[in-house]
Amino acid sequence: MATGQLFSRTTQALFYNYKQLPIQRMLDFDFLCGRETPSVAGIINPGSEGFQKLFFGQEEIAIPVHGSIEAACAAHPMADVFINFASFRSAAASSMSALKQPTIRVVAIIAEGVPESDTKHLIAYARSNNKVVIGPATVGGIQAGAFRIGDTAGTIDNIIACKLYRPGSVGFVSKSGGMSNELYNTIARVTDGIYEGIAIGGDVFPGSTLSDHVLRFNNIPQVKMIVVLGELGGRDEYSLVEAIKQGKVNKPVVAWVSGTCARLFKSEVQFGHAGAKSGGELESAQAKNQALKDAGAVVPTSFEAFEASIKEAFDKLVEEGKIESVKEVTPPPIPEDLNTAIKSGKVRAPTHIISTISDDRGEEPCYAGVPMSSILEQGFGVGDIISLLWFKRSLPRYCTKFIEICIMLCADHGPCVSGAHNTIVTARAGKDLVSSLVSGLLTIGPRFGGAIDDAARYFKDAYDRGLTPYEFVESMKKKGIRVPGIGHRIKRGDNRDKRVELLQEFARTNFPSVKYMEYAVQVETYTLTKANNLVMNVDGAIGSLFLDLLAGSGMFTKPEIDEIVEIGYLNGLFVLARSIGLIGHTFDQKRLKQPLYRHPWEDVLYTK
Ligand code: Q5B
Repeated sequence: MATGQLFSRTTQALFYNYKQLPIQRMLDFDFLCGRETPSVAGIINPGSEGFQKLFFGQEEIAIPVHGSIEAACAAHPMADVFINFASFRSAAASSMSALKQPTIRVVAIIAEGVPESDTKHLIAYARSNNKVVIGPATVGGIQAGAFRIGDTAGTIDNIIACKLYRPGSVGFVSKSGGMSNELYNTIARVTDGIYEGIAIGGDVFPGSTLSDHVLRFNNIPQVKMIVVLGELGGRDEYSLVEAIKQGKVNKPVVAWVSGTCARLFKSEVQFGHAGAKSGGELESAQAKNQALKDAGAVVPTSFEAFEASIKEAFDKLVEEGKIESVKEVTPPPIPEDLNTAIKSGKVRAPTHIISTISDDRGEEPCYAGVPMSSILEQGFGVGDIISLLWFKRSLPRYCTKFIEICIMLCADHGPCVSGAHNTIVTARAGKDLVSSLVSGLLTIGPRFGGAIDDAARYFKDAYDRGLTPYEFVESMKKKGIRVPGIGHRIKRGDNRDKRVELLQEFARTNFPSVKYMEYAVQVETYTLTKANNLVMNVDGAIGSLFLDLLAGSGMFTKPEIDEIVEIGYLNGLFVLARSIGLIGHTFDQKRLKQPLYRHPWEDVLYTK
């Protein structure tokens, strides 16, 4: 393993797999330490490229995202640390790819459960190429005031409490990431703090060992003493024992091997880490603690006494004048995320959207406050759903049935009407479903299907003002306005629109009152005296009957009725219904493999 420093205040990493939180935590740490450049140079998200927005202090920055390790390394040749957040399934392959990149020097593998044989290959490759692997099964490591791997040291509050935003004099290495948090705290209480802390991970074969890091710390002038937290299982601690014995470590080492309680169990016990199991006597915490003590490390009598031993070793160094007092700095406050601040009730923020018809935040989505399960239990149909989402109330069954009849009767009217024609032409031009549908829908307007609202407006106004049909039609004529809901290209007085008859029949049987419809019928009677094509059309029938529904159901106040008519809800019925047919026409053309449509020249009058 390389000697000395792994990281500095300018170290940059490539982060494998987009994990927003740990990346943001690294950047927050950078800001806390007063780093000038973010420690994450790029993100590798296999198969996708672009940028990810994250915060560097209060400023939003865009971090490049690369689709491959090779592309990321080529784009960021100065980034020499590879932080691998891949799953245990792909961690080994991606780590090996990273190790093979000439620019990468350190690889940290976070995943637990990486196959041991794969890890052994990684270790062999890293050692023969003078590279460093931290992990697998690790939280990573931290160089105080300089560089943090992922989630190491936990929350920003903990990092501040442990003064990890500025360097101290203690090099610390442990197997456990969780326990390293504990020790960062302990060390901050009784010394001038951490210089660097590494969690090597709890696997049987760690990429780098306790002694690798101790020897490295020994070569870093700023590290004045070394704290080691080992654990039962494995023989890693013995290579440290040998190194101390051989005089390769000349800085004070305070060590504790946890797991002394294993002897209380009658049989072999597997603790949390894969490597932490009580094997033979040599692998016991007691034997390893004794060996470390015999070699010259300071070993307390228990974990509880660890803190006092660390303090004693540190105080001795101070007394000997080997430690200069650390210059204390006040870290800048990290701006809190808006969501966190809102959750904690510290701030309030105005919303950008107001919505009253549906809510998908709870256990199940609700339409106008009615949960999905209740909608199914009550046997609601499309009419009920429209009444909830458009009118925000449950209308009586005859009303929702009427809505459903409107939808059914207007679903299609053959291929020759404006909407279907457009859809067919669009589908034959090779366009997709949505384009074909929308091109048909765009024809819905005052002449085609979109006259329902105007029919309702004019019939209501004329009826409410007490105009006779004659006065109404003639006043419209004077204004040059065609009566909406009257007239059809095909239908005639002697070839009535069956849909109109069916709607009227239903309403006469089920509605408490059909006064608006009867008024529209009288208007039609008058217009038919003018021309045989001036029949009531489906728009006129729906417009007038919906006025009766609104006024007669007792479910709407007068201002609500005025608002519905004013806003214009009713064309929505035609839009919704005809979408069914237009979608059908799209499928039909595609199924029939119809070629590009070209209108015949013979059907065009070319004139000057
Ligand atoms: N005249 C529908 O016109 C159409 C008059 C009128 C007074 C009127 C026309 C109209 C109002 C809008 C309306 C919905 C454009 C129709 C629908 C869905 C559909 C479609 C489908 C489906 C037809 C001849 C003479 C002229 C005009 C006069 C015409 N309408 N006078 N009030 N309403 N209606 N739209 O046949 O003296 O000769 O100059 O605008 O309700 O879209 O199946 O196709 O389900 O898909 O082209 O049913 O009525 O008649 O323009 O040649 O007029 O009658 O002023 O008089 P036409 P034009 P004059 S339902």
